[in-house]
Order: sequence, then structure tokens, then C-alpha cells
Amino acid sequence: MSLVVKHKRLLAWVEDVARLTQPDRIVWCDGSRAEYERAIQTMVDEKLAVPLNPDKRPGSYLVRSDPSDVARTEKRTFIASQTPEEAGPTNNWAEPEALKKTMRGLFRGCMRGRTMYVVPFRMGPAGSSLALIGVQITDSPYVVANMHLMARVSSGVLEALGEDGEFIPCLHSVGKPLAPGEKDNGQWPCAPLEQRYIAHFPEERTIWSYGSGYGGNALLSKKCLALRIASVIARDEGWLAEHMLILSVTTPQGAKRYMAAAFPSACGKTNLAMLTPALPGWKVELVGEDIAWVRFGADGRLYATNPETGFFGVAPGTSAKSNPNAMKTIEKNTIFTNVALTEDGDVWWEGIGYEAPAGRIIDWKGKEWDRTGTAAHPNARFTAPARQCPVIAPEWEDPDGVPISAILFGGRRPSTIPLVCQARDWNHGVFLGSIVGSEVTAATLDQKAGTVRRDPFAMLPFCGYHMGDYFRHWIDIAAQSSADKLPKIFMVNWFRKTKEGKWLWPGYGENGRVLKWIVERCDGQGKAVETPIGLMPTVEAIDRPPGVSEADLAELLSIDREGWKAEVESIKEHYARFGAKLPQELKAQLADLEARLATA
Ligand code: OXD
Ligand code: MN
Repeated sequence: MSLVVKHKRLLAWVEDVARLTQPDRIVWCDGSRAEYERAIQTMVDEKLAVPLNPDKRPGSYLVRSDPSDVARTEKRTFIASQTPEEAGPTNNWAEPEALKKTMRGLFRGCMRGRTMYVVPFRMGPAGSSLALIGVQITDSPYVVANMHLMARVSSGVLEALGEDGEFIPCLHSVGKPLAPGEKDNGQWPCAPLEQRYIAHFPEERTIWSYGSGYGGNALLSKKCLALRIASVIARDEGWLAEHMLILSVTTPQGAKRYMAAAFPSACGKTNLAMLTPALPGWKVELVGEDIAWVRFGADGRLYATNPETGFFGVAPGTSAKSNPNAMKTIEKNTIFTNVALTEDGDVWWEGIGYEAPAGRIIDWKGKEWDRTGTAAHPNARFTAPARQCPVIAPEWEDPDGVPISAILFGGRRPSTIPLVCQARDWNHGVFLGSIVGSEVTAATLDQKAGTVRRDPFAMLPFCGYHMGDYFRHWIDIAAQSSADKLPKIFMVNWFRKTKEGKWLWPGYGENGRVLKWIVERCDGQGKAVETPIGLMPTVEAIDRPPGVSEADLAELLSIDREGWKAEVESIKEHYARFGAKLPQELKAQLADLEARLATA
């Protein structure tokens, strides 16, 4: 590399890590196309990546991971703050020095036989006041290629760092040293599960990840930096780092309004971010589909920025019906992981919208698929550049971010929670965010099917500090502005079912009808009535989609009093986890809800 790195702390860190991990060689990354191609070619040479048919998927590759390394491993994810109280009841805590000692033992010699890449990257558009610089050391060419798509990797970042600029050190190894002459030879490298650690040191703003090469465990820019570490920085500096999509809605009159929305995993967040509204004349464009960094502008409004540059989306279930814009985004230049390979060199997965084609299909484990079981892993992914999305908003890289009119919270709730409800004010909105949850389906987690897994603000796996302090931060941040400038907050639920188990709402493009009411509410229009749970649209206020009867809509907008009373009890249990850190304001909101339900 022609650039001379003058940053002493960075150079010393890279030298220390090299001494510890003992790679064969060190490569400083510059973010160039040639470097991306070299990383991919390294995987192809090692039989870790398969080029797809260029007539079907130009510039695209398929990678298969080890069956033990297919998702974020929350059990192996740690917040190593000085005290357990700082990490709070929802995070795994580890004593930082003890964890470092254990991990240093694992890192010792772990890059033998491999290349150590030094990947400088920026999160956030150039010129953004929130942009953060990270440097990831990794021994995975898969990580290098994915980081090229997901973050702004460039040698310019090193120049910007100068001699002593701030950066977040992100150390990663797959944890599979190679003996002399040994090759990966088609074996996805990773360490046994019990040796994996995804460790965050919030006070030091440092990340160490060992043993996994997959997704959020290994692309440290994403969940580790842009959420867990950034949430701590945001708390300290008075902004918000959130697990939220950002979209714009343009009305038939040409008015553009921006919204941010938090949903737990598997609630159609990416689909909503790329929505094609069924309502004629309405348009949705995407600014971000996973993470939003949000801060107040000089005008007192909240502005949101997408720190990333690509999508790491779940493939199964993505189809021309559920998300036509995602399907167009991934037509080319995409890395697919753990999907099935068709005989003609294309990809396939369950829920792609058409039957698996005839001929030999290789499943995600690399075996010929016998057409029983799933051909793609349920958490199979595509990594694609955001700029390829046909509905990317032209302003998605605006360094100032976009002004947010509405914040939406949603979950997968077959009962009780109505289609949409507006918070009475900011604190009531924070209350709605704090009780987000999804109904547990069979075989998810250790919980009983039918119970609600609470995932406050959809941040349960991503908040880098005590969740009670996080609630406090959301309440306090409002003081930076005035009530008239703050976004309106809404709770939505696309997943209501009848008692007989029939969907009450068609979802997908029809969700645009709910966004329309939200826009109208933000603009001081749209009919709403006061109810014990918040402001609700009247049946006439929502444009009714074809196939939804007036009675269905009335049910979607009704208040299930008994359901809500049970909900209050469940919220009490959820809140009990936070002990003395639960803000008084949220306790008051819950008491208020209970009283309204009793008297109304
Ligand atoms: C993701 C997640 O992968 O939220 O984005 O799990
Ligand atoms: Mn996510």
C-alpha cells in the first residue's frame, strides 16, 4: 500500500495483534474493487465460495458456512463493562480482565497460516457529525468482502485518522489456525461453539470477537459497533443508536415525510423499508433497513442517519410478492450465504415465490437436496450494496440525516395489540417502545409457544448497557427539544389473527394504508379517538384494503379489554427485571394504563 500509516496507536495495536496471533502476512485494506475481487478469489481458491452463473446473477457468489456457525450467538455475546450492574439484566456480563485473559489465550497463534487483514472503515456518510471510524483486524476474506459491501472501507479513513484520530479497534479471528501446508479446502473455518466469544468492552470502546465467521458475530461494524458500542457512545453524548429502519413516504401531493421503525427479528422490517404501497399515488423510499443513528438538529427536530452501506438480509421468505425491491437489489453483485444452488448456477430458497427448479439442487450443507427438509438454512443471507436498491432514497447518504416525523414500534402479535395506535405523548411513546414483543412460535427459544418474548425497542440483543438506563436515556433525550418538534410515536401490528387463526390484515403493500394514516396524524390530520391504550384511528380513517371487511377492520382497531388486562400483568413481570433502574415515568405509564382499563 502506498499510504504511509502515521497513527502510532494504530500501528502499535496492529503489531501487538500480529505478535499475538502470528499470521503469515499482513494486508492493509484500501476498499478498492481489486481488493474485493482478491478476497473473493481467495475464497473461491479455497473452495469456500462458488461463483454463480454470470447470465443469471452477474458478479455474485455463494458461500456455505459450517452448520454450527449460521447465526448470531447471543449466548456467546458479552458486555464486559466494569460492573455487572452496567451491563444490566438483559446482557451476558463478563469481568473484563478475566475475559481478556481467556481470549488472549485463544488469540495466541490463532492466525497461523493465514493472512491478517487490517480493514479501516467509516460508519455514516462523509461529513456526518455522528460518523465513527473503526478498524477491524480479521483473518477472514469473507469478512473483508462483506465489509466492503456493508461499511465504507477505504484508505481515506486512515488518512482522516491522521496521527492520533479516534477509532474503535475491532479484533476478529475465525479461530482456526492452519498447520504448515494445511488449507481450508472447502471447510468453513471457525472454532467450537464453547470457544466462541463476541466481547464488547464499552468503557474502552473496543470489540474482540473469536471463533465465528458469520454475520453479526464477525462483521463487527454492524451489531457490535453500530449498535452495542454506539448505544453507549450515544448515551454519553446525547443521541440514539437504534435497531431501526428509516424510510420516506411521499404523498400523492408530493409531500415527503420520514419515519424510523423498530421491529424485533422476523417481523418484516426489510420488507417494510422497501415497501411498494398498494395505494395509488403513494411512494415509499428507503434510507436504511437495520440501523439508525439519531440526533437532534439545530432546528430541534430529530434527524436519522443510516450508518451502513449495504443489506445483510434474510433470504428465505424474500420473494417478488413479499419484497420485489429486495429481489431486484440482489440480481447482481451479491454474496449469498447458506442458500441452495440450482443446477443452472442460480440460487433458491424456501419462500422465494416459485417451486425449486428441476434438476440437481445442492442444499446449504453442500449436499444434493433430496427435496425433503429445507434446502436453504432459515437464516441464510444475502449481502448486497444499498445503492442497488431500486427504491433507495436519493438523500440516503445526506450527512445531516433525514428529519423524522414518526417513530414506529411493532412486533408479531396475533392477539391484543391493534393494527395501529398513536402514543399520547413522548413518554407514552417510550412506554410503547419498552413493551415491544413478539409471540414465541413453536421451537423458538426456551419459552412456551404463545407467550410473548419482550424485546424492548427491538434492542434486547443490541443494547450495550443496562436496559433500565437505556429507557431513562430515551425519556431524558426529549428535554433537548420541545414537544411540538418531537416525532409522534406509534405502535403497529401487521400480524393480528382471528380466533380461528386467519390473518386479519393482508400486510405487505397494504401496510402503506397504515403509513398514510400516520402521515396524516403527523400533519395534524387523520381522525383519531382517545382510548385507554392511546389514540386510535376510527374505522373510516383507514383506507380499507380489498378483501378486508368493515367488521375485520373494526376488530383490528378494537380494544380487547381482557387481553389488555393480561398484557398489563405480563408487562409488570417484564418490568420487574429492571428493578430500581426502571424509570418512575414508565411505572406511572403502566399504572395509568391499568387505571384507564379499569374505569373505561
Ligand atoms: C439482523 C437481526 O440480522 O436483527 O439484522 O438479527
Ligand atoms: Mn437487525
